[in-house]
Amino acid sequence: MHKNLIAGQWYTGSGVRGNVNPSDLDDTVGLYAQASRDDTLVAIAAAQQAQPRWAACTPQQRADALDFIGSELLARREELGHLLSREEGKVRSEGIAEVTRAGQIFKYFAGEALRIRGEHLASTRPGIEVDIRRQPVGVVGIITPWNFPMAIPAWKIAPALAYGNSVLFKPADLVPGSAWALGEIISRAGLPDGTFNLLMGRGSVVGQALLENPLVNAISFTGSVDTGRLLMQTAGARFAKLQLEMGGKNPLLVMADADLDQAVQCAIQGAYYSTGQRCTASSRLIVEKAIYPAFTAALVEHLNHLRIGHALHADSQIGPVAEAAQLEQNLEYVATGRQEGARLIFGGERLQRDTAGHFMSPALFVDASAEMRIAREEIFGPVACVIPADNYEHALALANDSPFGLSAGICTTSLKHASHFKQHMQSGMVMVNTPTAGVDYHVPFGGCKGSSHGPREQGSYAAEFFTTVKTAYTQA
Ligand code: UN1
Repeated sequence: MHKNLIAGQWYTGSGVRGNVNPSDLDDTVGLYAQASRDDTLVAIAAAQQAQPRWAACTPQQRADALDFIGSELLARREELGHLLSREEGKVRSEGIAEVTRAGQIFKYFAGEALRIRGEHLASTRPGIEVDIRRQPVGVVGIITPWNFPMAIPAWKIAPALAYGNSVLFKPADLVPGSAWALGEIISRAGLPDGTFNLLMGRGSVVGQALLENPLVNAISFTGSVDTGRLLMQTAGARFAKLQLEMGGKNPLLVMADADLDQAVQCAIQGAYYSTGQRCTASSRLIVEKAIYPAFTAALVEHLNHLRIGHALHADSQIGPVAEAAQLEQNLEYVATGRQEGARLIFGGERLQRDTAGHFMSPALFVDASAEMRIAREEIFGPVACVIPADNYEHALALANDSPFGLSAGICTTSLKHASHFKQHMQSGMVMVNTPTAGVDYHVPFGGCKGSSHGPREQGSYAAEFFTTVKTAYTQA
């Protein structure tokens, strides 16, 4: 059994959970401990004790620890990518790419640990100097989703540690295997005991204990809007610092002047790769009428050739849905789209393969309109809808008519429209002739409106969340 890491010790916890391969339900990946509320309280106390010791380590010591973690992830990318794909269901090449990204993130933040900047200003008063320095926030709770079981933990844990915080890591229940493998590597990186704690277990038990406990100074969370709201109501009410990454309903605008092949590639990649299970997925394809017939025909042609299958089979391009409940929800949305009057022109059905898994064909609706539920609500599956637009201005208005604002793309050869879009699209990330999903790891990630709350993740901007600023006045 794979145990939890608490205060530098491996704990059996109060229960066990097996994780099942969504490509082959007869394959149990492993058995993982479930932390209890008491385990969580022990971990919180340990993290609080360890944090000053970790913050007192030199930047070089912190950089070396993060570099060790990054190097091991990169060296083991094939093995860990295989494990990730086996438990989450994204295809093997995507699993390996994700572990690579996690390794690169640790290496990046190893460098950032050496570059913690401050400022020095003259005071408005004579004889006084002012300096502004960044300090750790303290004990940080990290709560992550199942869709990126390595990369999202990496881009929260690495900056937390780089800036001298201690960590309580609660991974998604569905994907403990990747989390445990990452935790095991971190356990050998030379951190003081209690600096990093792995707490696999239920959100209602472990997560809740983190939200409520006043010793947890900050929480970084990626997941659903509903859980984000719960965080605001519990941890927010006790003034914990919060960073929430939630849903998306990301538009991809396809203008009449777009390069058709490029637009189709962006749509296929953005809407369907990783089985559409990305908060950055393009689920609204807003297409100018002049190119609408050609674009939808070319999209269907591509969909016909996509290979959906076992995540670990070399020729699969799209794996299964991660879990039964998500598959049911996707199929319900397909039924909803039909009832609302959108036209399903491809897929949206359960698929049989050699192994029993949660397979479905990618679904494409056309003739959708902005007020339909399939055009407003995050589905989190391989389901996209095409919405016709009269022209660029109409397309932009449709794109901005959403409660979300994470990522947004435009396919166009018009510099004028591309520039206008970058300025006026209400989203945290804008993409020109490139998919809405699949971002770099060294630049800010996050959205506006209902997609995100709090400072951005990733890159040097991660310091906004994982540090707090102190202003010091000195009279000589
Ligand atoms: C990406 O598109 O490369 O949960 C990353 C998610 C996002 C990460 C997307 N936080 O899907």
